[in-house]
Amino acid sequence: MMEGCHAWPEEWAERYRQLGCWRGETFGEMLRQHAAAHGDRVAIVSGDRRISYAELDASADRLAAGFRNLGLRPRDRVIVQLPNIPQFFEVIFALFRLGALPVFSLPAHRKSEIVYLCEFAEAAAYIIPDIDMGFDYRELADQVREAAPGLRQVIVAGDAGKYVALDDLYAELVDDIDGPRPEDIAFFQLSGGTTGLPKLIPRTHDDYIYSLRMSAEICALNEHSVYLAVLPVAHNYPLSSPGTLGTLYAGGKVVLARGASPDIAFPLIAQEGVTITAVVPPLVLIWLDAAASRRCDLSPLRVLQAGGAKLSAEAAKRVRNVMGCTLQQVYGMAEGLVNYTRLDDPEDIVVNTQGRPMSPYDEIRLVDDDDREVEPGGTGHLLTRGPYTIRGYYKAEKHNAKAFTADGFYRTGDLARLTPSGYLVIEGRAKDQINRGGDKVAAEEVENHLLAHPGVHDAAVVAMPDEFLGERTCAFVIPYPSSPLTAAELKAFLRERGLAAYKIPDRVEFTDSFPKTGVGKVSKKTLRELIVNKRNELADPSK
Ligand code: J2J
Repeated sequence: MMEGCHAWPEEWAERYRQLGCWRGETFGEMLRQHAAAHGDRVAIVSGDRRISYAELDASADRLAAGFRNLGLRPRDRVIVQLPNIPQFFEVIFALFRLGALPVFSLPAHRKSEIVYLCEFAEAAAYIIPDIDMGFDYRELADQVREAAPGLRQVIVAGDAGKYVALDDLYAELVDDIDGPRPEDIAFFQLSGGTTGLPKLIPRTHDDYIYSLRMSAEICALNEHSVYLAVLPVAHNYPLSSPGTLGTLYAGGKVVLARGASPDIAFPLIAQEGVTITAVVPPLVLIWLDAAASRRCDLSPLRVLQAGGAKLSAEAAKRVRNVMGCTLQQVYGMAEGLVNYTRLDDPEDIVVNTQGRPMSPYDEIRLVDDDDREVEPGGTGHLLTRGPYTIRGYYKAEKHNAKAFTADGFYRTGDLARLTPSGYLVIEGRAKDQINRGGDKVAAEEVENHLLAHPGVHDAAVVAMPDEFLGERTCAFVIPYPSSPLTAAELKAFLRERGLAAYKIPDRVEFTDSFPKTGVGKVSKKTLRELIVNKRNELADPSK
């Protein structure tokens, strides 16, 4: 196993193989087999482009050769920050073939996140689009290179300027590449994060492909399935639950959308015959409103998945009537465990639960603060272990000691209860994270950036309830007495530091002290109550 990664203990690895979870497949082989079996079928649709399995397979080979010519080697880490374009798939399958390791970054990430990833992962290359959604990623690359001189290559899909053009890399594959083994790390996902710095999640070919197979089975995917990717494809949910890779695993067709608005997504559903798509709860609300108020043909759609954050039962109840399809709740995490409501589950389960584990070998424990099992039906900290849940973050020994139990259970940080029929209901969260409509914000990361401002004495970031996003972020800030600070100034400061926009606090509250807990820690619970009360008072017209 690669240095800094935690393999499953050998007896567990052996067990997962014997149980038939890990079948010794790799991503490179998976694509090769589809290309051989039905090469002319469409794998990816993007605008006017339709790419067959055979074409995708050939592109991956040629790009793998090009990457190798450029000096990329097996196990080299490569930051991939690409939007929903076909090159994303050509790039990752090429890297899979070579055994180089994509580090999946999100399009919203900026200098702060990318520089950290480059340094922490000791990245050899950084792959970006030229301009996307009005943002010039080449300018970001300029800043990144200045701050992270170890980065050897910047590769650009599109107009490369002074960098390497992805288009120029497609080369002739002269000899076979010795690909990775199934038990090798295939790539790194990013954790939603609870600490000052994001954690890297190493996933193996074996474990991830197992999660694709289970996902595809539960979502009843086959070669006729058409998956619409509206969320950023690098995220674990649209990548694997069953997502784009699960769809390719099943031999179906992936349609790439360049945005998630009904104006973009609904016509694609009709034109391409989309059967399944995945959204986050705020998008469910937008789609429900749009579908109810205009006439659009959504008839091909069988399944609308909602996940990444908790969907309200009120919204869940409306999906079947308004959208004319089955709702599937998905509760998952990039670290592994994914839960689904099943397509034939009764309405009550689909509306009121976040599903049940996808594998019979997923182990779930619900415990109290002292790691003791809670009473049946009680709410507790959710711990999990299984054939596709990691045993440790990459190079994070100190954090791993807290995030995993001695016997290998991952502490999800979520509070859940189990229904008598074995479905999970997410009741809250113990981790210091804000879930902003599916975008995860680690409080400590934002607090550290705030503390870097010379006028800030102390900072505490908490969630405040929001009707649309579920939660937004509120930063409580104690300024130095002598420094007149404004919220706008602080937000601009964070933006200048290169923090992704979704992490910039929605609201800043100045105060001269923080409420404390019994043991003298900042009481985030009290801060959350404070902001709720303050907003209720402001909204109350009698005051
Ligand atoms: C409540 N909270 C949820 C849900 C995730 C599939 C689906 C989602 C993710 C994902 C994923 C939730 N209700 N339905 O990787 O493969 C919160 C929990 C969880 C955290 C994980 C997948 N679905 N969550 O969202 O790594 O707090 O993965 O621990 O981004 O999102 O976040 P992430």
